[in-house]
Amino acid sequence: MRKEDVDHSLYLVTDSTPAILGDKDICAVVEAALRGGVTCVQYRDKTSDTGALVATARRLHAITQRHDVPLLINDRIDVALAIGCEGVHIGQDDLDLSSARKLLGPDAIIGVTVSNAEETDVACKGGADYLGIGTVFATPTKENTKSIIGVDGLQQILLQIADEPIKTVCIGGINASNASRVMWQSEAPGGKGKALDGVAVVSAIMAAPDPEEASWDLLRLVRSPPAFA
Ligand code: TZP
Ligand code: MG
Repeated sequence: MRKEDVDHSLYLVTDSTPAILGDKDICAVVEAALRGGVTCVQYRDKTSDTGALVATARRLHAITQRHDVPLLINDRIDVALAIGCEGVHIGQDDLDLSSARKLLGPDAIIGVTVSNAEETDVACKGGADYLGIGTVFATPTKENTKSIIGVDGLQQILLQIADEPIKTVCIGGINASNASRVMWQSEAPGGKGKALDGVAVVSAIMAAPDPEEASWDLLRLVRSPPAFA
C-alpha cells in the first residue's frame, strides 16, 4: 500500500496492560477490530522486552497484512526495521523525526504526537506523514500525559494547519459518545480549520467486550457526518 492511500478513519492503538487488555490475546483483539473495520493499527507496548516486542509485532503484522491495513510501531524504530512493517509513531520524547526518516526511508509512514503550535509546526516542516493530535480528553489510559488540549486546543491546531497537506487524527478519551462531535467539529456551522482524517482510540476498542462491534460502531460515527440540526 502506498502511504498516500492509507485510510486514517479509525486508527487503533493497542495496549497490553491488564487494566485494558485483561487476559485477552492482543492478536485476537486486533483481528476482531480489523473485522470491524479498523483502518490503521499502532502497536504500542511500553512494558515488554525487545524480544517479546519483536515477536508480537511480527504476529500482528501477519494479521494486518491479511487485512491490507498498515502496522505502525510506537516509539521503536528498531522494531519496525526488524519486522519490515509500514512505519512508526513517535512522540516528543522519542528519536527525532529526521533521524527516524533517515533510518526508515522515504516510503515509511511516520506519525508524530503533537499538542501545541510549535510541535505541530516542527512536525509539518520535518515531513511527518500524519499528526496524532492530543491529548483531547483526560484518559486513564495515559495518565502522565503532559497536556490535555480539549476540543478547543484541537480546533486551534486544525486551524493552524488548514493549508497543510498532512493527515490528522486526534487521540485521548475518544469513544462512541464523543467521536462524532470531535470528528466533525470543523465541518459544523461556524467550524473552521482542517477536517480530521480520523480518530485514534485505545480503550474504546481494546477494552470493549466486543472489539469487532465497537470498531463497527466507531467507524460508522467517523464516516457519517451528523445532520448539524
Ligand atoms: N496518547 C495520547 S492519549 C493516549 C495516547 C497513547 C491514550 C488514549 O487512550 P484512550 O483509551 O483512547 O483514551
Ligand atoms: Mg513515544
